[in-house]
Amino acid sequence: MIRNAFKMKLKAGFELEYKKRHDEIWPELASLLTETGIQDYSIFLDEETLILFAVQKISAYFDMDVLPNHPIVKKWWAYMGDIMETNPDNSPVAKTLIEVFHLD
Ligand code: RM4
Repeated sequence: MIRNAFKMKLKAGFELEYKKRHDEIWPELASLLTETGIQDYSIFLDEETLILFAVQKISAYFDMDVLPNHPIVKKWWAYMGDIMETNPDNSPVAKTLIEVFHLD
């Protein structure tokens, strides 16, 4: 397992909506994430900056190309695109973060 962290950005005024949509995450999306090797996935919101901090464990066999090309993920990104900063293909603007400390 590899720890992976990245940040995304929420649009102002959508804090509750973002939480609600994830409370009601599509079961098929949750299953897909698990099946492709993502575990222990959390997203935290910094209310001051609207930065979304995501941290997850990914399997050593995780294939980075599967999720962005999967129809369920593309549909989710299109659904989420109105409340997040996105790229032209609807994917959230995501920046990888560097781990500088870890304690098990
Ligand atoms: C986020 C964003 C991420 C996705 C999670 C489940 O809002 O769309 O890409 O992994 O939802």
